[in-house]
Amino acid sequence: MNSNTIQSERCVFGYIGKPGDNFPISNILVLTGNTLAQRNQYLFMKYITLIAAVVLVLSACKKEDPIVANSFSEARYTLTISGQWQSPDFSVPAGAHFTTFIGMVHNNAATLWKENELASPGMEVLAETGGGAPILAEIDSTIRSGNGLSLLLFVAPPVNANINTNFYCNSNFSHISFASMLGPTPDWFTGLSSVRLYQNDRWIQDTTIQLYTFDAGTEQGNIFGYNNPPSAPLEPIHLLTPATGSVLANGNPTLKPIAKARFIKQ
Ligand SMILES: [Ca+2]
Repeated sequence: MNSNTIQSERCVFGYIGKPGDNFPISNILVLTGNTLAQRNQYLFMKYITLIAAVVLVLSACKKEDPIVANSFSEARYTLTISGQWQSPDFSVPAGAHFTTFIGMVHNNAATLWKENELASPGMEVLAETGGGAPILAEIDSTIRSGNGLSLLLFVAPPVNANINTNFYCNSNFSHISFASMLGPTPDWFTGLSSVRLYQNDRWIQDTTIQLYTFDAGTEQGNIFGYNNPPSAPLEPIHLLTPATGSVLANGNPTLKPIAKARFIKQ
């Protein structure tokens, strides 16, 4: 058999052992005697030919496997944010609210915010006032650099209710980050940092992630209010604790998740 045929053709049985190929079956076909030795030789050669044919078929099939690997795919998700800012888990001041959720769909080279790292100028403004202009510019820059796919921007839920939104992502951009300030507080916010929805060549179908309260490390204070002195020097973003956020903890020994995010693939 022509070896080039094996490498390039599909797994077609008709090509295996076809008369005229350089294959032992052509030798079998010239056996015309009827002695026992000739019959045994004929059966032996037939058996060897069959084994060789099966090996060649399996070898030819195996060469096609890499064609279907590592394919690009897209996904649409419904995201439900559920506010859990309610008594007795938390103190709830007058005017308590989450600010507009701002974030992006991005790849593993981009970061919106990250625990134990300093807040960007845009994250500082968002965490202290809820203002979005600087962080929107940062997200725009990330998208233009090729590390972001799209902006995520959605209305916040009430402090103890839900909102739904939808977004698209793909296997090259499957990381989700967003943030929302807790108002009125110094620089406390909640959100997600680089949650990956595409892992091991598969999309996550349904997952719920608890959202904790973070201190952006840019402003001092343990009050429900906006006018606080800046942190000097700036601190890395860190989890708020019942000690550093006692006005929010309502006497509880731990700070529970103040919201949760559920992603469902459509
Ligand atoms: Ca702070």
